[in-house]
Amino acid sequence: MRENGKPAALLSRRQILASSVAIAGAIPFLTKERATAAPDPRATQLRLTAGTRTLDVNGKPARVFGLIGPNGNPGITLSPGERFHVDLVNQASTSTIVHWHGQLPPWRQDGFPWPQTPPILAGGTHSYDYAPIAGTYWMHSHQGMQEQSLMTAPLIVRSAEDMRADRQDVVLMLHDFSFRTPDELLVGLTKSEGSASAMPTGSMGNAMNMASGGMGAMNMGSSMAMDVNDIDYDAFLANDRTLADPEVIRTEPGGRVRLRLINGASATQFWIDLGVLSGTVVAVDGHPVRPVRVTRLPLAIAQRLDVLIDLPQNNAYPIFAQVEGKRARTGIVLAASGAPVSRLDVEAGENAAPVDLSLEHRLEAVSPLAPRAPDVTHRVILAGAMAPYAWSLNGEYWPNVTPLMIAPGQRVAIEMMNHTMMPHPMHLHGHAFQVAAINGVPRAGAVRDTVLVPPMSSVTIAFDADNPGRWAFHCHNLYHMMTGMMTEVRYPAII
Ligand SMILES: [Cu+2]
Repeated sequence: MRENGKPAALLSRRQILASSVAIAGAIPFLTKERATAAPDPRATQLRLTAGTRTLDVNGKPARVFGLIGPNGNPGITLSPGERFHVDLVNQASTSTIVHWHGQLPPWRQDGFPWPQTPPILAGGTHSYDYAPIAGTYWMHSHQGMQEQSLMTAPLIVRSAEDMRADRQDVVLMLHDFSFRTPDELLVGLTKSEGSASAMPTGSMGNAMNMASGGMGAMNMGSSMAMDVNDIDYDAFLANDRTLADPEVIRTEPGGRVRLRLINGASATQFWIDLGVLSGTVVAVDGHPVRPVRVTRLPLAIAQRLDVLIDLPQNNAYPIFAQVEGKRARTGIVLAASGAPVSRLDVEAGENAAPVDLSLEHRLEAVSPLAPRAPDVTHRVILAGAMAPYAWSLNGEYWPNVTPLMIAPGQRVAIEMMNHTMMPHPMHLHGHAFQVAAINGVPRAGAVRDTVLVPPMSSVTIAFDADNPGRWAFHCHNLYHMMTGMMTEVRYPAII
């Protein structure tokens, strides 16, 4: 089991200082952190390189993409007040475009391949410069299926409050991994229409009774089964490592951690299991929520959770992420200096339930929208099936869609009704929305950028139309999006 073998971007300044292990890559990171005492608004442009790298997965080499930041480590961490002033250099030998998931830049900097903002050609560079919002974010390619090949990385924007709290920052980013190419995985889903082999892996064996799903379904009999896990993956990664060889993060004396969880998987949802620890959720998708105490919490595709954890003793504590509907899990270990770390079972004792809205129901935004009736309400039907494998919004398949029109200054509501047996993690670009109703019951829930709409359920989101442009609105299951489950939220007079 390697320790501190992880790039320094995933370590805090204090971890590096506390570590007796010399990490060459940590030096520039340390310098940058020291500069945060007096943020320089003229800070130089950061360099982010889209390229390729080789991971070790289950003892076999895996060639994947990567987004490597200025210090040679995945992603970018910004200090309070620092602008997102980035040169994205494409060394991936193919076109790419990178989306800053959850951030609210002007639409031309959103990293979506609109005709007006085409992908960056191989060898090219594109510059970005906007004021970021603080919190736990991430970045991923929005070109083809590069996201499945790990063209993904953390994007952490620290707040002044984070710095004052002086907690050890620990990032835990999750992925699903296959040795097959994304194209092969997609063909495997779409080729055998109507045959049993088009069913999701585990769909039959892991069929979930709706009654065990937690969330109330709409007039559903308990005999109906829902589907989870379209794809049979070879591994699940936490910070690019499997649970057989997990990252061990040495905690500082006092053991006060801010765990930043990011589900960067393409088609997998997880239950985060803090084991013997308990924690306090303080933010979702980067946005503060009123504190909620937790030990086990659902994390839908593309969502993030910030959890404060105080380690009770100077021991080693695994943080697990178990795949919904399966025993498979991944994770990391938080370990006090000198605490022995034992080998972990790579599978949990039993299959996890489907990820649900049990946590969502408990969330309240610290900064909710001002109370106001919607000026416009769009209703969106989520439809589709495993066989033939195709997914739609209001019966339309991307790119042949009718934009949902909104106008500056409007309070907008989008009511999503899921008419399928799959859960759909729905993501809106360019806006933070508030969860305004679940199954028709109004609520003032979390402000966030991605919300799960469980099978045969409805979720309504509300937001203020304050960022004119063209914005993608889609299911963040990559294979649902690729087979049509995406539309556009559009302001008038955008050219
Ligand atoms: Cu979906």
